[in-house]
Amino acid sequence: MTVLRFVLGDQLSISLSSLSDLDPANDVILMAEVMEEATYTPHHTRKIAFVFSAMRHFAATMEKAGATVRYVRLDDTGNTGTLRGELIRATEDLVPDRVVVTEAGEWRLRSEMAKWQQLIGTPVELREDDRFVCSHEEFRSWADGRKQLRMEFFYRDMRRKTGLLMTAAGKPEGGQWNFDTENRRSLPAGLAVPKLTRFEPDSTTLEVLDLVSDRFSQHFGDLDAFDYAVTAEEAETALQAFLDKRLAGFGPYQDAMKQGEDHLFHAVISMYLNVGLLDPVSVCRRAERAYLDGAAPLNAVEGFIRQIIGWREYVRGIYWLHMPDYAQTNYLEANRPLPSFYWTGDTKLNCLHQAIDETRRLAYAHHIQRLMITGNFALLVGVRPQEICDWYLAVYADAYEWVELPNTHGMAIFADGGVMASKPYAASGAYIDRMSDYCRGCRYDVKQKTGDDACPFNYLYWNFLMKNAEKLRGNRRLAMPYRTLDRMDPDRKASIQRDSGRFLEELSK
Ligand code: FAD
Ligand code: DLZ
Ligand code: SF4
Repeated sequence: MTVLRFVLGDQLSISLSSLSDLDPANDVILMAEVMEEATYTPHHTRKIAFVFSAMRHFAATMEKAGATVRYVRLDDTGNTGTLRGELIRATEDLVPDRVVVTEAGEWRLRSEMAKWQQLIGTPVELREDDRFVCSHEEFRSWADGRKQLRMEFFYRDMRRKTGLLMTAAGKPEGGQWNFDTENRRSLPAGLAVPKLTRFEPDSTTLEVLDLVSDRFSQHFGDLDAFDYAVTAEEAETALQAFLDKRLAGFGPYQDAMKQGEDHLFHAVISMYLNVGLLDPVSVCRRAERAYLDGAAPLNAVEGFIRQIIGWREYVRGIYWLHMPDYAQTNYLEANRPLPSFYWTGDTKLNCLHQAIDETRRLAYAHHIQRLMITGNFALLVGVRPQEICDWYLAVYADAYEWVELPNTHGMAIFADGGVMASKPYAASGAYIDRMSDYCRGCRYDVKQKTGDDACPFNYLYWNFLMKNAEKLRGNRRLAMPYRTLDRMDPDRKASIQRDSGRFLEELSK
C-alpha cells in the first residue's frame, strides 16, 4: 500500500505530522520546486535560494534515512510549475492509495488543499501542523468570549502550558511574567557586537544559487555572499552561537538600532524556525537552560522566550481566527501607493535608507527596524495596506503570510483597527534618535520640528494624529498626545500641515 506524502518548502521537519507514520519500504515523499510558489509574491532572491537549498538538503537527509523521495527540481523537464500540477503528475505515475499532507501555513494554499482530493480522485488526508504550541482550536477557544485578545494574557497561558520559566509551585520564574522594564535600552558607545556565524555554500547550495540568479534576476535583493544555514544541523550551530554570544545582550538591546550592525543581539533564526529546521519549543528550552546555568540573565531569556511562545504563536492564532477577511480591512482608510524607494533604498531619510538597504542585502532586518522604521513610515504616510503587506511578504527570508500579515496589517499599520495592538505604533524622530545612531548621518535634523530641514517623522507624526483624530482620539492610550495636540499653538499646527502636505506631494511624484 503506497502512501504519497507531500512535503512543502516550509515543512522541513523530520517530526512533521505527515511523516509521523512514514513506511520507508512502501511510501514515497513528494517535494517540488515550482514557479507558482516562487513567484506568488516577488520573493527576495535570498529567500528563494534558501528555501530551495534547504528543500534539497532535507530530501537528501530523508533519502539517507532510507526513504524514497520524488524530488522535482525547478528546471526538470515536465515540471508543471504548480504544487497541484506536481500532485496530479505524481498520483498518475505512482497510483498511491492515499495522499498525506500537513496543512499549509498560508490561507491561500490551505484552502486550495481542501480541493485536492476532488482534483485527483484519491483520498487526501490533511493533518494538523503540530509544530506550534497552540493549535487553531485551542486559540479559538482562548479567544472565545474575550473582548480584547491581548498577547500578554495569551503568553501567560503558553508559559503555563509549556512549563517554560515556571517554578515548581506554578509561579513565573523571578516573580514576574515580563521583565521588559529592564529591556529596551539604547546601545552604550563602544559596545562590541559578536559577529554572526557564516555557513559556506556547499555544492548543492552553489547549484541553487546559479539557478536562482539565472531564473529570478528580476526579483528584489542581493544573492552575493549567501551564508545562511540550510540544514537542521547548521541551524542548530547558528542557534548555539546565539545562545553563547548574544542571548545575554538580547534583552537590554532588543529595540536598539545601529548603522553598520545588521543583527546586533538578535537571534536571526526566524527563517529556520519558519521552514522547520528549528523547533520553537526546543529553542526555548535551550534558552531556559542558559538561564538556569547562569549563562544569561532572566530579563534576556524571558524576553526571548516571549517572542517565540508569545508573539509567534499569538500572531498565528490571530491570522487563522480572522482570515480571509483580516487581509481586507483598512481601518485608517490609507490609500497611498507604496513609495518606490521601498524597492531601491533611494531616499534621503537615513533610517529608511539603512533599513531598506539591509533588507536588500540580507533579506533580514530586525523587529524594530521593521516596526518603527519601515512600518512606522508606512503608517504615518498612509500606505495602502495590501501594498505594504505585499512588500513585507516579498522581502524577508522569514516571510510567510501567517506571521507577516498580523505583524504588518495589525501591528505596524493598524489596518485591523486594534485587533492586534491597543494603539498604533506611531512615533516621531525623537524615538528613532533615542534608539539608533541613524540621525547623525542624515540630511535632516531630528531636533527641528518644522521647515525644510526638519526630520519628516516629526511633522508626519502630528499630521497623522490630526488626520485620524476622529478614529483615534477616543483611544485611552493616545490621550496624552491628543492633549498635547489640543494645546498646540495654531501656527505650529499650520506649519505641520504645510510641511506634511509638501512632503507627501513630493512623495507622490
Ligand atoms: P529575534 O528578535 O531574535 O526574536 C526571536 C524569535 O522570536 C524570532 O526568530 C521569531 O521567530 C520570534 N518573533 C519575534 N517577534 C515576533 C513577532 N512579532 N511575530 C512573530 N514572531 C516573532 N517575523 C517572521 O518570522 N516573519 C515575518 O514575515 C515577519 N514580518 C514582520 C513584519 C513586520 C511589519 C514586523 C513589525 C515584524 C515582523 N516579524 C516577522 C516579526 C519579527 O520582526 C521577526 O520575527 C524577527 O525580526 C526575526 O528576526 P530574529 O530571528 O533575529 O528575531
Ligand atoms: C516559499 C516557497 C518557495 C519560494 N518555493 C517553494 C516551492 O517551490 N515549493 C514548495 O513546496 N514550497 C515553496 N515555498 C514555501 C511555500 O510557499 C509555503 O509552503 C506556503 O507558502 C505555505 O506556507
Ligand atoms: Fe530618520 Fe529623521 Fe533621524 Fe533622518 S533625522 S534618520 S529621517 S529619524
